[in-house]
Amino acid sequence: MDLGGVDVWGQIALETSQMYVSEGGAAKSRTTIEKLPDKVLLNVFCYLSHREICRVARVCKRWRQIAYDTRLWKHVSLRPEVSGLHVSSLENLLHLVSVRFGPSLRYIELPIELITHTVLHELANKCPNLTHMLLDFSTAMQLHDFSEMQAFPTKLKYMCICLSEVIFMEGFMRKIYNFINGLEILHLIGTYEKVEEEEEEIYEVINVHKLKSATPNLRVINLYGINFVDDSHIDAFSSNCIQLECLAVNYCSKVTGSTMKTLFQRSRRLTCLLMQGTNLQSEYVMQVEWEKSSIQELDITATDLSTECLIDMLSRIPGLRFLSAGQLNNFNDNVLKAWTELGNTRNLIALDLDRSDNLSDDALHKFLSRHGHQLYGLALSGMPHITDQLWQSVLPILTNAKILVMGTQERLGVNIHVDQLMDGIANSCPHLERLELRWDPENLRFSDKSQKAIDILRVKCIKMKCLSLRTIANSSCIFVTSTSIVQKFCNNDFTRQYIPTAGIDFFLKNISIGSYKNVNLHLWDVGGLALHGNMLDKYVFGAHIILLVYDVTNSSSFDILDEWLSKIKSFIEAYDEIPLIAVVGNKCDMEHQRTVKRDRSHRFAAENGYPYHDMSARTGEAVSLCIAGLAAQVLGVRLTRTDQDFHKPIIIAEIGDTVDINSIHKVVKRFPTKKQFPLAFHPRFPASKSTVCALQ
Ligand SMILES: Nc1nc2c(ncn2[C@@H]2O[C@H](COP(=O)(O)OP(=O)(O)OP(=O)(O)O)[C@@H](O)[C@H]2O)c(=O)[nH]1
Ligand SMILES: [Mg+2]
Repeated sequence: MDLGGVDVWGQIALETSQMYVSEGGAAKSRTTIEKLPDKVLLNVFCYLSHREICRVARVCKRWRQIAYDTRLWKHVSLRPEVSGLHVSSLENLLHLVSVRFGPSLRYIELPIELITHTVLHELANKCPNLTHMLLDFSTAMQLHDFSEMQAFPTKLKYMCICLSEVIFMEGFMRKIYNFINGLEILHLIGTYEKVEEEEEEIYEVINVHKLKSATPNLRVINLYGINFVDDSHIDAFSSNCIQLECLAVNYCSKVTGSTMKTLFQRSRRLTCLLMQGTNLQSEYVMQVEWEKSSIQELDITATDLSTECLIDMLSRIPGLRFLSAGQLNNFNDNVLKAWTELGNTRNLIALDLDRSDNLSDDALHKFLSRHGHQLYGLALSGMPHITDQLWQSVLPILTNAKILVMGTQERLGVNIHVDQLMDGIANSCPHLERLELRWDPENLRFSDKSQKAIDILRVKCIKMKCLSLRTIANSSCIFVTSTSIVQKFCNNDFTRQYIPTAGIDFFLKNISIGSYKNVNLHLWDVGGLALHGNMLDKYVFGAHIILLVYDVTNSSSFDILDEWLSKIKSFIEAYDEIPLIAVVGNKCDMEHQRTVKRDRSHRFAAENGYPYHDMSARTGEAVSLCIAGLAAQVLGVRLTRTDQDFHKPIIIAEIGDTVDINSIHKVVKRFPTKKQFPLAFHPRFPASKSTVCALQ
């Protein structure tokens, strides 16, 4: 892969060195990329990622020298799975810190294996200007020993800690409390998305109360997706924290809002409150003295607030500027009307109502006729009844719009006339910077003049930076190397019989992911024999997702993954769209016979920058949730909580396995209700021969 990069750059150098420019018949002068001054090359390199910079460093000595200029190494991510650099050993990192990063370094991201006391000492000593740091413990199996840690960067203003669900942080935190009292911005990231690994037991892996006492100057607190964070933590953060301006607790499902009243009484400077996906209770929200608050930004998406509460709150907030109120069943016409009549909507500049589809187009039209001119951002996506008609009628009012998001993935009975819409946008919104159309491609109608419509948009909206025609086909192709997993996912079937797959088998499964109600997943079950056949490239072609499955009880199945991967990589390198690859350890029901150690497989996945999942085709553990999660990632959406519940397995154990009656209740409780799901999607209880029992 690396060599490929060098080839391209080498070629550019070669081509440019052979280029001659002639000026009015005068002597030909030779212009080569070599002749560019160092300063210019440095500026060019600024636009490259560190991975690319490392590649171009191999082109020639001079490029290497420029690539290693410390000015290019101010912001460094060492997390390969989020497109950062992979550092193979601690020694290499220590060398990098002292030689390349030095005083230039402002921001660093460290993955668990690189968070050691020696690295932190080195950063403290060699990088005096380090003000921003991210420590990723999310994949931790165990922590390094920090008992000898004496130094830690002292100038940190920003710290982000990605928590693991099972690693207790207190030993480490106790060592750093004295160094972090200058922190102004704190992000604690939980494991919300990793629900497939969710334990019934919730551990309080970090002591939020102590952390709060150590950081008195926080302005921004973001607690994201942390399963143990509750109202008492919000209370703790708000006490003696007069600087607090922004509090985000998105996806902290234990938060009910019971301490919100005190929060607002204490934190008069609070301007931004983000509570998406929490368990907010209307009664608590209504107790807040909203009229005295300085709140400007509010996110209450995907909460269960009542209509009464929404009216009460919106009519009392004096200066709301940004409102994100998506997926709210109770956000209806009455709320919009009351807000306009009783509240202050004069300051509103951005409104996101994605999937709040109990609003009628009539009410929206009235609201926008009144306030459309003041809006910089408007998202009315995920509402099947809001079509180009409403947009056409309000576009002439949206004269200040910079961001517009429209359309839904649901197949509509009517068609959307894209050309006219583009025309309307081009003529009405000269300041537009981002336009997103999310309609299903089947519903989009283009005329012969569609090319012209795009041109008009380009000419009239000269500030446009992003045009997203998210015409994602509602289907994904998944390449899987295990029949049992495919059978389990598609037919909820498992057999102990082993029949090797000759070549490839095809399966189809229709699932629902968030607002995508009919996602067709095409699963290609590729047999192990294909690895040495000459058809593999044909099988890989077109896959959106590749699951590389090995057997946790069989080391040779793991050892051969390298070979799978290098072949697959050699094919996909040339693709425009690189598939999402995940490493899967199957047969995790046979933990007692595991021969491939967890840290080995996790390291393999991390080094290649791929996610890792343990699964069991026999019990169904993580099968459905993992595949649905990857499909959601491809579609660029999140699995909703209902989706996650739906994909959690009901694990079937044959008679003879231990049955825990409490676990049965837990599983039954987790069942999606009929209201949430149409009957067709309802998972059936297993046949009477088996017993339902939660083995997870
Ligand atoms: N206990 C247990 N056995 C499993 C599991 N998954 C598969 N097996 C068994 O392992 C054997 C092989 O399973 P397959 O899924 O057919 O293997 P495969 O990877 O498709 O094999 P090829 O088609 O040759 O590539 C069968 O006997 C299955 O019953 C699992 O999760 N747990
Ligand atoms: Mg097979």
